Order: sequence, then structure tokens, then C-alpha cells
Amino acid sequence: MALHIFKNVSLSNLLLTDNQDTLQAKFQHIETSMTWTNAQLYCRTHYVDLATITDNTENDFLANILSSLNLNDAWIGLYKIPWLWSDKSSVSWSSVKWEFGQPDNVKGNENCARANNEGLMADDTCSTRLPFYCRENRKIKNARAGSHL
Ligand SMILES: [Ca+2]
Repeated sequence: MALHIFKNVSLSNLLLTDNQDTLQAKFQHIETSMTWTNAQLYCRTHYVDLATITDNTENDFLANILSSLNLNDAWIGLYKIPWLWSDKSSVSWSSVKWEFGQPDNVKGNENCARANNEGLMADDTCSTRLPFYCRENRKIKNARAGSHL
């Protein structure tokens, strides 16, 4: 499968803060649409895991990436039951904002969460195919791999 991986260099116009390098190092946006489970597998194979969002700065950063790509939403590492991050860490709800009326579990099996380009989340069916965010980016993974040699 040919995968189009978003290059970090294209993010240089998004944020001009001291945190930019740190944020870019934390996340990798993958434009290829996959089911949540396949996205999780992809992230665990090529990076660390699906993305965990721990504060508003990270949430805003990810929302800005989607906006800059004219994308509506992407999978993040949030799933249930109960709601947990993909690495089983607990959710800090101050950093997760639901869209109005969400989560609604309208299809009865909306066990995965997507984030939109305004930084708001919605529950959705895990078999839906969406772009997604992994953590952490290739630069960190390679650095870690190198340190083990
Ligand atoms: Ca929903």
C-alpha cells in the first residue's frame, strides 16, 4: 500500500512558538484514511501509538494541522468502553472537548473518537475510514532506535 506521509517541513507556517519543535516531535499526521483499528496498527508499527492529547495546546496544534490541509477530521487514540487512550492511559477531560451533542453513540457502536479542525471531538463507528494522528513522529522514533544500537 502506498502511503502519503505528511512531511513535518510543511508545518513550519503553523505555529511560531518555542513549543513548535516539541509539538512537531509529538505528532505525525497520516493523510491515508483507515479504520480506527488499522490506524492504531499502523501507528504502532511505524511510530508509537495513535495520538494522545493531554492539553489544549496539543489539541489546538492538531486542529491547525487539519485546517491547513482542508481536512475536516482525523482519528485520535481515544476509544471506549470506558473512554481511554490507545495506550490505556486515562483521559484528562479538560483537554478533550466534545462537539455539541457528542458523544451521542447514534449508531449504537460509536466506540472510537475523531477530532475535527476546530479541536472538537465526536464518537464515531470505528470502521469509518479517516486520516489519523500518530505519536510520536519519525524523528523521535529514529532517534530512539539509534540509541539502542
Ligand atoms: Ca457520534
